[in-house]
Amino acid sequence: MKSMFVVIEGLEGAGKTTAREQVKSIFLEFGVEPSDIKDVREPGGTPLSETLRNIIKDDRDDETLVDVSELMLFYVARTQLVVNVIQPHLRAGCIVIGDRHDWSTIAYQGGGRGVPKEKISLLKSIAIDDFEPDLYIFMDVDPVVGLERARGRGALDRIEKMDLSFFIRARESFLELVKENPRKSITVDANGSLDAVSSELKIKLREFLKHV
Ligand code: T5A
Repeated sequence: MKSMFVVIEGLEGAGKTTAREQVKSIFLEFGVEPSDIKDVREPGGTPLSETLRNIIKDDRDDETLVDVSELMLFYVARTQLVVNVIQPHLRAGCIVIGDRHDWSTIAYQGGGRGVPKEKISLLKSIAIDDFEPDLYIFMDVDPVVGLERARGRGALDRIEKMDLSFFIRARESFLELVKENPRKSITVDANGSLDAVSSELKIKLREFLKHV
């Protein structure tokens, strides 16, 4: 199988981290060696990007993080990850599995915060040109269900503390992206039990990979 960059997207508590193991298991089924699979997460995945992750998530009370600054921080972290980790692994023939990528920016900073799409596109082209994943797996969870799961996991970070309407707008943006990219995306109903979600994901991913 040729190298691929597969990204798992969705709201908090959608089960992206959990889905990653299922995605991996399907690639193994298709004959990919475990050593040829690379996991990454965003923001993060390089020493510098992990430092930026802490800045982004930190709910500090001495200064507000301006929306456009937040957007740029995500893109600095992403550029470091793409150029220093993702692209070299793709060139080496690996399957790269990402926990979030550019759809999160369009959904959260665009849909959620209201930063115009044109600004996001401009920044993306400056940062990583036309680099894009080969497949997006959208784990579609009701924001109320997802936030409840995230709360159950522990203290909420700066973004997780946003109100429900923020996540409703972010979900709408994700759904628009799915509509605009039918050939490059799979949507999984992430509201059900872990078993139900995992089985739908596996069926849909197998089907996609059969035609790659
Ligand atoms: N962000 C990120 C932006 O605003 N713009 C961007 O460009 C990018 C890249 C990242 C934050 O940054 C924002 C989005 C985020 O707010 P993060 O900690 O990486 O922060 O946040 P998440 O990726 O959302 O991590 P979560 O852990 O909240 O979500 P997951 O990975 O989707 O959920 P997961 O798998 O850890 O599951 C959460 C809990 O729910 C349970 C799990 O066991 C776990 O306890 N669960 C289920 N329980 C019942 N049934 C199911 N089907 C379940 N699925 C999971």
